Amino acid sequence: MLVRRLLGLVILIFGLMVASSSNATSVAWDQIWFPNGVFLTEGASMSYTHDLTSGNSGLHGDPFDPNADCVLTADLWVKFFDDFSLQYLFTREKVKVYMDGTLVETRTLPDHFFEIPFFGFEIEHFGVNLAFIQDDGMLDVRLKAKKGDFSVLYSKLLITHEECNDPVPEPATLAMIGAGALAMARRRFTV
Ligand SMILES: [Ca+2]
Ligand SMILES: [Ca+2]
Repeated sequence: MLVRRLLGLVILIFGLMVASSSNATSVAWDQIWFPNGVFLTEGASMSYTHDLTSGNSGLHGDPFDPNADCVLTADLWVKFFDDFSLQYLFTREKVKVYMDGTLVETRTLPDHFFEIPFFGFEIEHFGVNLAFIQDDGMLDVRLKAKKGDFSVLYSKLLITHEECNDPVPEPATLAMIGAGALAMARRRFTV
């Protein structure tokens, strides 16, 4: 008797969890570290891929399934280190950012010549087109030193996502619509 009751409770809790999780917003993020920094001389570039699917063992949060989940927000942060090289003392150092093979932005990195410290770390934020994540749950990133030289220390991609809801009306809604239509039809015939 007690076992049956407990079993019923477990099923109820499980059912509630499934019901509540269907619309819950999840977070997934992937951080790639370059411990010694990747130094980019002018014109040089580097490429890497952020993987937000369950295939990535280093992933944090809830994996993103492009076939079942819809991405809501996507943000990329890249940490740069400018070296205060004399060669580019009066140069506005610039990085070109490509996502999924598309040039998204040319960003001017903060100038540390007129600031203290003379060399410094910068965390730059980039908005990410949701379509780049939705297609395969991955983001290909390419960073190119357009002007000057600097190092890249890490890259972090963070998204929020939820299960995609099919806009299929529930049977109860359909029954109501049907009843309404029937009532209207009846009224039309009685007038
Ligand atoms: Ca992609
Ligand atoms: Ca530099």
